[in-house]
Amino acid sequence: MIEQSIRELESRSLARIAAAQTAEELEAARVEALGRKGPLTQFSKEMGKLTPEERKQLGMLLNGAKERLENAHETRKTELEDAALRARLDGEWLDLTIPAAGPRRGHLHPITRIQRELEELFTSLGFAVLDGPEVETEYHNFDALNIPPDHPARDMQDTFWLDGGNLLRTHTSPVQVRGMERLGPPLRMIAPGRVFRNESVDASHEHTFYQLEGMMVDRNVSIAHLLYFMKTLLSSIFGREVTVRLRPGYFPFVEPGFELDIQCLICGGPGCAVCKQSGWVELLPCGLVNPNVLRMSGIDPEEWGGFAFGLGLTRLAMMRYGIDDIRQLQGGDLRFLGQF
Ligand code: FA5
Repeated sequence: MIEQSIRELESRSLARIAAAQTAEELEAARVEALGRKGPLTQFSKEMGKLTPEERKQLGMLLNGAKERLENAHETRKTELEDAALRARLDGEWLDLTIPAAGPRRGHLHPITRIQRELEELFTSLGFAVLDGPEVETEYHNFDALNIPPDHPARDMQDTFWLDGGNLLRTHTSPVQVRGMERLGPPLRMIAPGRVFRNESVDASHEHTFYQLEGMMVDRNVSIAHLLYFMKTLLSSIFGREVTVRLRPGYFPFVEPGFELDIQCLICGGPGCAVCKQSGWVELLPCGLVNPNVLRMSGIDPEEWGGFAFGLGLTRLAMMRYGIDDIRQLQGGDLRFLGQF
């Protein structure tokens, strides 16, 4: 009877030891089978009641079972320790042959990219690319462009005035004046650059944005020339037909003046925050150069004429890339910029 119980106990305990998956489970199985309160110890305690012959037999049986259980425990313990070590080594494995990631490559800002495309286009058409100062004189930003002293654009609300009477240029048009002064006629120039206005920011207005000025002064320049260059510019940037409308626009430095609007490419026409629900985006004011402006820069309007335009480069980037909020372009968020 006892012999049978010991054998059953042994095989149950062996099975539990073999099934242990963690050091804790294994220890629990060991304590249950071999611990001081375990059944094997209980059997040993009862040996006193037996005859010497029976005691010898039971002793051998118990010792044999104990030894096998201890061996099984030792074997399983080694197995679990090996498995833990392997798991750790696998987890910490490092493939030294994988090529290093290297520095992350940057790329040009979407506005810079469009600016460079336009510089290439216009240089191929014989235009010089000129640069002008961002801190301008009142004369170049306003007076020489025939903008009268009481014009609202000079107002504190639009212009960032600096100590000493200079200002942050509100448009790229002063570079027209510098171009005429420095190079004289005939003249073909563009001037891309940053401009500043003291105005409240929304989805389509920034206080700091980019324009690209263009000017051509020559003999017999007409509106047909102006329209040709505007069309060439737009089809080069968009690579397809875009719907435009031309309406009269007032700028003191051109006569006649036009506003060339483009159908909003964010919403496609029905209206959105970018086009202020109108379906159209102001992009390209332009016109024939006012004779006063030529005269002030020392060019005889009887002999020479010209056209000028002031492209909203930041808005053009928005239309080209489908950017629905102008603030993204200056935000510096790499998750946004990384898309271009
Ligand atoms: C001018 O700045 C004139 N100097 C343009 C010009 C040049 C007319 C030569 C005729 C001859 P205007 O203020 O409309 O015009 O600005 C020109 C373009 O800049 C606008 O069509 C628009 O695309 C863009 N723009 C104006 N204000 C902002 C602003 N706050 N944020 C972003 N883009 C603007």
